[in-house]
Amino acid sequence: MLSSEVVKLLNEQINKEMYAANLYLAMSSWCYENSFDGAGAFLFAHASEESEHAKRLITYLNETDSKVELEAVKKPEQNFSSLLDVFEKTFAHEQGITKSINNLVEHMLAHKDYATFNFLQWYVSEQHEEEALFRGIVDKIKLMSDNGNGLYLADQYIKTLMAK
Ligand code: OFO
Repeated sequence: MLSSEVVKLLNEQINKEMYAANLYLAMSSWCYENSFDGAGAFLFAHASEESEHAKRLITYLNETDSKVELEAVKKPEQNFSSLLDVFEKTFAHEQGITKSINNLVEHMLAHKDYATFNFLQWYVSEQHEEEALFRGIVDKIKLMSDNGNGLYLADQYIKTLMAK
């Protein structure tokens, strides 16, 4: 049985994952509006991954007979200044999520909740991958933006990352 503190912390993480899903949907729409269809498709697909991250937590709470308490999700930012701005913000967001996951892991260890500690290892690996993914996109946009067709090429490149 999970402690009430762990249930509260995991519910808070669900809210963060749902916020990430909405943020990436908002970013996807901004990309489509600004003719970055590759990035739009990539972020639209990535929003679904974030929903899956939330569902995985919900399933864990259900499996442990714990209360799932869904809260209102705060409104995501909708306006961005450039494709680079979008992806710098995705990267910063993922860094924040990594901190949040690390805090959860530390809590589980400190309180000897080894089952939840083990469950969270999937998120530790996922955050490692996601930070690398978004950092790579930021780097590519910066690299490609230096020539006239660069943003178009960057958009096409981002689309190729969808299956990863
Ligand atoms: Fe992007 O990993 Fe969940 O939040």
